[in-house]
Amino acid sequence: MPEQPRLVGRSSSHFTRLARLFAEELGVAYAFAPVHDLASRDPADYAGNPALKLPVLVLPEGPVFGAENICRALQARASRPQRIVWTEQLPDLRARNAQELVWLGMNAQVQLVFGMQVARLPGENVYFAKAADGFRNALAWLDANLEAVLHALPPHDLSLLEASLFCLLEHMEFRDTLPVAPYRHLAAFAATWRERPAAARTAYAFDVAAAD
Ligand SMILES: N[C@@H](CCC(=O)N[C@@H](CS)C(=O)NCC(=O)O)C(=O)O
Repeated sequence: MPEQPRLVGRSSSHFTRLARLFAEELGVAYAFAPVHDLASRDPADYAGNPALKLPVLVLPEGPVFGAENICRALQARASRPQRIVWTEQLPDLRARNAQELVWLGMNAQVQLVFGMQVARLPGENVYFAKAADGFRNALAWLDANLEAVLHALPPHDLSLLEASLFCLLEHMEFRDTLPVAPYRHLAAFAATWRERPAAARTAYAFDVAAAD
């Protein structure tokens, strides 16, 4: 029996959720190891990731850093193979721009949540104000272009673009940063995606440290 992969991350993290969604969709069993202290500056707390970032997937052959890398490693271990659209299979510039803006939004979430909610820095600082402006503009662009982007995707069971967008939209509500409702197409997309069993099994939550 091969050793189960260990996913080091947080149940409240959107990058971690992307990896968990792929594991669920692909039928890959894994053990989950929560990182409790996001302020830790010890790489050992991030399964050896020198950048002090999560998630990390620990495989017998070594650690895999970063959500997209992990999703690809999970595909190689799939017990339920799926037709996946990766970035290089996106059909046109509009779709590739959409993926770029989703990554930007996910990183903006980290900046806003870590900076304002964890580090308690003032939200009116231009560092956060500009990030929030760019984030809103990106969401408006995604809202206006989503239908065309989805329509042009090749036949698939799962796409990195849709999965990452879903993780982003639900995280905005979970961490109460920006509202999703004003972006009607994005909100409708999230409502549809929420129906997937893999989405229900990976709902955001705060990990609770064991008492002992
Ligand atoms: N490019 C990385 C980004 C990972 C990331 O930013 N993770 C957040 C948690 S959602 C994190 O580690 N935050 C802690 C920090 O920024 O110090 C990936 O794809 O996984």
